[in-house]
Amino acid sequence: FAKRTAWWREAKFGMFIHWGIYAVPADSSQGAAEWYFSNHTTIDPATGKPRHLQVAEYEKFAKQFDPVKFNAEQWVSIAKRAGMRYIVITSKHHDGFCMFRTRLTSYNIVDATPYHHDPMADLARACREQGLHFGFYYSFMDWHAPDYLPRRPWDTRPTEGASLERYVEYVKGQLRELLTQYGPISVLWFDGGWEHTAQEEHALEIVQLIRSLQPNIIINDRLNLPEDYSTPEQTIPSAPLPNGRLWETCMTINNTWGYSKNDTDFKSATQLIRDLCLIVGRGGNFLLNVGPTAEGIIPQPEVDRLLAIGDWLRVNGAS
Ligand code: FUL
Repeated sequence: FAKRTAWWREAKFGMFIHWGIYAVPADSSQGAAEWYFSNHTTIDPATGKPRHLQVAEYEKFAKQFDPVKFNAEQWVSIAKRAGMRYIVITSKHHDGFCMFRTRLTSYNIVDATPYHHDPMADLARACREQGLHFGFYYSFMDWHAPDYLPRRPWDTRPTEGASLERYVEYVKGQLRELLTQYGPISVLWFDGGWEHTAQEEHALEIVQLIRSLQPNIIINDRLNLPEDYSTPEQTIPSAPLPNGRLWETCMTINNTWGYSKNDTDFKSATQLIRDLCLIVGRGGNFLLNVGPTAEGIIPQPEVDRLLAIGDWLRVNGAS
């Protein structure tokens, strides 16, 4: 364990990237931008009542997602200049849209968008070339996959025939793709496990599969199993965790993870540097998020802050 996690404990500072088709509406007025599919309602003129977006309506954003300005080398070099030593990116968020090449659904960036290209391959390569570790965020909860259960209360698709067992096979198949298509993967950052329990066999089986494919990988605690480290969100523990338990605070730069046109409430570089110092002083890691646009750009106010942190680290001899 000590050997496998050495680079991560040493790294301290990483870039979290929430990137998906929610960057098309880019709207956090009704909740986090990456939760748009689940949060967004309009008033139905016929009934005067709130009406939920349905799967087929949300799917349309894929056709508008065309990140022609995406440049993996640039993203990685921004992280590097910020003093970050690893990157964790959303391969699939709760909306179920796959940001990687997968044979298991056509609901993915290669097949369902005009971009027709797998950005994960570019990022994995750019990280390797620039000496950063690369990892995937993967949401177990899935509001789109027909077999995922429980369904959202607002989803009007019939549930007959849906099978969580089959969904688990889908997840395993996708993890197999993620862990064999891109070379060494350093981190698996699960999310959205809270609708299921650790007693369910699938969690253990999934972790075993991951470790068989990438023996040195580091796995977080959000598949309901403790695994390698804890993930306080938007908070900083007041002291080191007991028994040397590893932890990583993940945090937004503004108030939302996915890109939002209407959230310009950015933390100051000073605030972020202070947070980084607190976290590192208490033995944790800091995974600071950026939310790139549907064109593939990391918003300039976010870049500015990252570069200011990097400058501070350099001036203080910490990178
Ligand atoms: C949460 C998710 O629901 C948010 O959308 C975000 O991904 C955050 C890091 O984890 O549980």
